[in-house]
Amino acid sequence: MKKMWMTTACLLLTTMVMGQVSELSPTPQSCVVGKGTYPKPSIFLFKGLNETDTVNQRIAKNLLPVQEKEGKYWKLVIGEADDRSVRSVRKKVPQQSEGYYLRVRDHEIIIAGRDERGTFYGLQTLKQLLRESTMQELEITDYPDVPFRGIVEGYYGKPMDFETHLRMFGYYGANKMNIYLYGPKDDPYHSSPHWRQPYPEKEAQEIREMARVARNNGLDFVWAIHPGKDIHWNQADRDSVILKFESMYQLGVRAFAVFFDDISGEGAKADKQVELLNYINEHFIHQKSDVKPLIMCPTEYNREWTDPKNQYLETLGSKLNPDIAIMWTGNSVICNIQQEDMDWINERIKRKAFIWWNYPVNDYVMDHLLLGPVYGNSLHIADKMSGFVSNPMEHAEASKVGVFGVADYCWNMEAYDSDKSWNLALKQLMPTDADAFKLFAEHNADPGTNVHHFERNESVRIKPVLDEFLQQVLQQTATFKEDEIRTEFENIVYVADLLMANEDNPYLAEEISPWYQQFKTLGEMGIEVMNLYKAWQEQYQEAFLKSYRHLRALQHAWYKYDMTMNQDVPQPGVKTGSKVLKPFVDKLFVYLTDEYNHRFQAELPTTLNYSAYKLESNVEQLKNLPVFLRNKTKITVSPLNEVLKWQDGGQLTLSLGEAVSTTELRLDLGDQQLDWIKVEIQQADSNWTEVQLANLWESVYQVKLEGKEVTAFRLTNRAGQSKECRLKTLYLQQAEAKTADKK
Ligand code: LOG
Repeated sequence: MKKMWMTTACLLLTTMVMGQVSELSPTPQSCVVGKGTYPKPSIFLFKGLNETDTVNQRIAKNLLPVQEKEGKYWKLVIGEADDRSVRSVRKKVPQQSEGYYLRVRDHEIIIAGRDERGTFYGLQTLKQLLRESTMQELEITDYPDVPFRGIVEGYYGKPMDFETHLRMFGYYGANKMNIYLYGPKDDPYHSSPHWRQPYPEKEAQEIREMARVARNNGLDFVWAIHPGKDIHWNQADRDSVILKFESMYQLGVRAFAVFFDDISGEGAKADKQVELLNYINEHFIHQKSDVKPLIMCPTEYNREWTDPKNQYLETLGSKLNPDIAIMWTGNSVICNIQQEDMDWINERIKRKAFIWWNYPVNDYVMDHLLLGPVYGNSLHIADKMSGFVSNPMEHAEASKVGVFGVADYCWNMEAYDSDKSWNLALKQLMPTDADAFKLFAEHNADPGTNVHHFERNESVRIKPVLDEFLQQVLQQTATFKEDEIRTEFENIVYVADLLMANEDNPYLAEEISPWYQQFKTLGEMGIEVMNLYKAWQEQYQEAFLKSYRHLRALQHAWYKYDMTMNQDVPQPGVKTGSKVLKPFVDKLFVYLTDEYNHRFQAELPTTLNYSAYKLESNVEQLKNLPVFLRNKTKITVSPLNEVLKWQDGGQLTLSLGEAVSTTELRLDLGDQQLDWIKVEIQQADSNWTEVQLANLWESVYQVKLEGKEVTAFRLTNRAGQSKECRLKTLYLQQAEAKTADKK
């Protein structure tokens, strides 16, 4: 109760007295603002710094030039709760670990941490206060709600590069996160094939430096291993894990994790995993006095994938040493987490779950950006979890939008305000064009249709207006708010130009500028579709045709961009506004053109979907997979990251929309024995014919098609039982378009 009163008081006073304190993030637990306001201090004399506390010393020294000078100066006193320097406020320091007390009075600032990290966080808060032009009298009593808060770099795709890691550690630490787990799926020394080998020299030195910089930013650098794809449950491989951990320890790593996600078969057995983990715990973790408790990610890491007959989680719960943390993504791979979800898992694993939140990761929808607010998780689950880490996008800089929200949420959950946090994140990322960036982020939040059925609100402000307008058009009643809609699209074009020219954040520009360009095209389409509507209303045929042609050209530009940019990823292309804006433009275009055709007996095409491919499947994990043309010749079904459960008789059918001359079908299900898959093709006569799969190497199979004109193919599981596999490759190779040889 007291905490709530204090927080409210802080908000009231801060909004009334001065704006800037309400911009502190993460939101402090308690902040009481006094009456005094002072010009920003220019000179600090600090005392009380423990000589061994070098990180905090360095930060304090860097805050402002420190000079000892006669006359009026600001005094900065910092220290840990038991230090003599801060004894006058000892009783005010919160008991919680990583907590701190910060007081600003006339020409005196005191920071007293419960521990070194508490002091570090006090300094981070002071840094934020010093961004303003004045100093306010205040008292902050602060501590985190969730013990471990941070990032798990656990996605498929390009791992962050070395410099990016160092830059991100600064950001995570400044937002009071305290843990970073290194586990990029595509680092071959983290997972198969090389998890047993030490890193090559260059990578090893980079990890050494990363661990050091992480530590200087208040982060536990956790190095994770992912051995489950090919581990043998014997002493040799137990030793392999320990030896690898030892080599990482030599590089300065002091925290470790073992990930068993996205594997099947032998490696997925709970009792074997437990045996290995308890062994490592006893023979490595506990042997070192300075190593943090072990963390593991289970194979059944979300409720949807639990199979009660395996008793997988129950085995972990009862047999895994209680000091080993168990990660958990929630009811499914990507979802929001509620109180009862936490109770469900905690009861089974007999400890507080360590949440691995798969947001804002986009490794399943690489053509989309996830820049919306962080929302949806219960605000009352802080005491039901041991940690909460966010899996980011491959775009580290753009992921800061989500990371900022996660840091705020984990620190002070009940006070978390997702919109407020989001606005602040955007403003900090692009200070000179914050409104422009906000408009862009508003329309780039949802992942689009995806295998995980994960959704985010998008275009929230304008959606009701668009819905209402479209309904009026379809019902042919009077329309309102056209101007508002037109203005929205005009703003998009304007903002896209600003964003493309903005120089605040070159890293951000490098990551996401293709989306700015596509956003501009979308804005132009929106303006033109409103012109189309106007011409239609005024029955002005010439103007209608003019707009129509322009729209066709813009649709083409959009398509071409989507087919040429960001291609080297599992879901290639560049999509923007795909939940609300693009469907609005498309629907209106199709409706008006149909009406026009009807009225004038014209035949203007309305086809929007340039892709004629249609995938159908009764296998849950397959039915929403994107299909696209790679390198202009490979009709490709996007690979799937996780283990694929393919039920007996389950089918996948891909129709091509027309007869296509093909040379081969390529299939890799990660299984060297593919006799359980039946492949059939359909040709112009529309009968299904079975074709033979031939093994090329390892798990790669091929059907030779030798120029056959194919209209569709389908794959069926005929094993007589459900199969677990991985969809690594599936494409149909088109015959190269023959160039006319005139010689
Ligand atoms: C993977 C992860 C991936 C994420 C989102 C976990 C524990 N593992 O489906 O590497 O980034 O989902 O696609 C996962 O989430 N598998």
